[in-house]
Amino acid sequence: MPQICLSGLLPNYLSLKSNVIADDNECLKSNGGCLDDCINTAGSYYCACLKNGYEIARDNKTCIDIDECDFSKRVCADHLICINTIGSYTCMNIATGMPSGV
Ligand SMILES: [Ca+2]
Repeated sequence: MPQICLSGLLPNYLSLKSNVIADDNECLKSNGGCLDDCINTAGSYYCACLKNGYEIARDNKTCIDIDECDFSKRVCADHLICINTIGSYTCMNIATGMPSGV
């Protein structure tokens, strides 16, 4: 009887004696190497960040602060300056020097 397995996913599956392929939950082993959340998927896994204001780093394991003040994001109105903070950001009114709404 042939094994039931999706092509390309075999390396991350465990073969059982019954010829049924079972998913290997990588998150059960050292949290998959993730420093925050580990999401198991069929044949693979990925790391995620639970806290708002954080995103996964290039190493796909670590959570880093999102730079909301990156020019491409434009989270503050044009007349406000954006100040990036760890886990958040602030929009500052230039004229008053006070934090302002987004
Ligand atoms: Ca931030």
